[in-house]
Amino acid sequence: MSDHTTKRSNVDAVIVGAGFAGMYQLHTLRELGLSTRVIEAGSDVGGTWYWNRYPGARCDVESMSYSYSFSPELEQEWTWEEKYPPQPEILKYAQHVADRFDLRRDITFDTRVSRAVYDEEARRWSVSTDTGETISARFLIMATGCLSRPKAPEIPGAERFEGAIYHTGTWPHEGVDFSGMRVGVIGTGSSGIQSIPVIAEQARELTVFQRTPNYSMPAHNRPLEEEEVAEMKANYREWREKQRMSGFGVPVPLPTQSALEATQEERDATYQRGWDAGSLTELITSFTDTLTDREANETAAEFIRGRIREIVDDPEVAEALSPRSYPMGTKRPCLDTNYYQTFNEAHVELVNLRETPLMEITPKGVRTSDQEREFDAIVFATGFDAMTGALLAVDIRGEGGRSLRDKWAEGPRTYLGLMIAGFPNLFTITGPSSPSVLSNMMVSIEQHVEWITDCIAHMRENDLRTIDPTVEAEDAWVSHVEMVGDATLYPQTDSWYMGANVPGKPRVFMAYIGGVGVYREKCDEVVANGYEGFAFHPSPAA
Ligand code: NA7
Repeated sequence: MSDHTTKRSNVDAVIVGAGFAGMYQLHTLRELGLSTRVIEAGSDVGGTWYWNRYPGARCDVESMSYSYSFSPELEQEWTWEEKYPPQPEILKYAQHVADRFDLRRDITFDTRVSRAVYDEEARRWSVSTDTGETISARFLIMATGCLSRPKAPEIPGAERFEGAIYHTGTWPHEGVDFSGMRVGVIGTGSSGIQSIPVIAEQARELTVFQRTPNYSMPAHNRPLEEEEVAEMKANYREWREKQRMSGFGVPVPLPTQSALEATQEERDATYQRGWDAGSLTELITSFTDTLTDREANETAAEFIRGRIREIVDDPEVAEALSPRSYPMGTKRPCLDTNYYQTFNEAHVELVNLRETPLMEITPKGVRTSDQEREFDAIVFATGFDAMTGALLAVDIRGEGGRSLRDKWAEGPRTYLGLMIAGFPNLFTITGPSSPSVLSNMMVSIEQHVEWITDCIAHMRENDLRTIDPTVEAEDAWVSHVEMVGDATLYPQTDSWYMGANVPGKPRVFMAYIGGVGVYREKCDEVVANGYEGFAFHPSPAA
């Protein structure tokens, strides 16, 4: 594929990553007439959906909402097959978009950006890759994704294991056949919860190592009916507008009642509706105080625990699978297909790591504090260094040679999650302190890409050379994000939203929970006020 790629070493913009963010950013910058190169570590487009090929991988936002809205023609010609799209279908969609808009000719695949240094004199970024290339660019746009740097469990011994080890986030392209094998899965986040039932269908014995149980509910996935697809296609514009102005990028009716004011029957009926609809957003936003009041939240948590007790035959296993240590929704909740049912199978064992912690991987298997279990294969479903991991994996140096790692030593600091003071002309698509992972990523990606593209067009029209936020605007935004977060239950939980899953990572709530619509209005207002909070530098006189 790289045969088609332009190899220019001096361009207007470098985009890092060819997932949905990088692809759309390339398309818009091309339309603006900018010379642009995309550098992508994978061998094809798709980002998250290129890497996460584990069995059962599926998006838990409905397919017709989890898709680009920028091209009505694309929207009409593509037809989703399932309510919740499986990874292969999303990847096919990404590949279709790449073909349709002829994107690959500007993408360099199998290449990682390792370093990016801002040259203050030239006011350009010097971008180095692991293939030894250096590209000079006026704009650097990080489209590196929020969950793209896989994290292994922090236990020794993986290199000694005689069987195969897989990470859900870097799954082999040829797939894995677990038939007849003894398999151990470590981790019960979304990746574990989606893959465990599918692996259980193949494996001779499956052992699930759970540190923290998650709140999960059935996706009730199904093929889409022709009529519902036609109806959505007829009303797509209106739906997209609702997505853009919603709380999570998924339009749901807004709650008006406190859970604590409702009767038990009213609450149960409401939660049952969300459960039956297979809608995470509906469950999280059932009542006005679900995400802000522990007691209110507990009513939703207990509803889910009740369903777990109904599904799981062994009361002890049901209890071990029941989350109690944190509020529902403050760790990313999951949608599943037969997750809890899987623990009724005789060949599936749940190991509660809170009682018997993981000690090491041995040549034969996994040793917990009480025993060693032997496996033919081990699956790490242990998540990612979320939100900042992929950005900090690149050695980024801004003004004065200051490194981003240094600037973010106490946690990420950005203005609007879009730009960083001291790092001119560097944009972060769905960066920390924007709604990002607390939203339908497609909606947030499109909003950021369009904001960035408009900003670059504005700079060109006004002969402006660089832009970056003022420290004051950045400080004020960071404080605002923290204040809005503190009004919710999120900061009370050890989650990857808080950086708590990576030892030594600063504990900061890294997403903006004010709502996708509110955030969009804020970004638009900043522009309407002459890019309030940003400082521009004019182009030097010719
Ligand atoms: P998650 O949600 O971060 O889940 C990772 C799981 O792995 C979680 O259950 C962790 O337990 C567990 N884990 C991580 N490290 C360890 C160690 N050292 N020992 C034992 N268990 C461990 O990642 P996913 O890939 O499932 O999902 C990421 C997102 O992708 C998801 O939320 C969706 O947005 C899509 P813990 O909870 O930390 O105790």
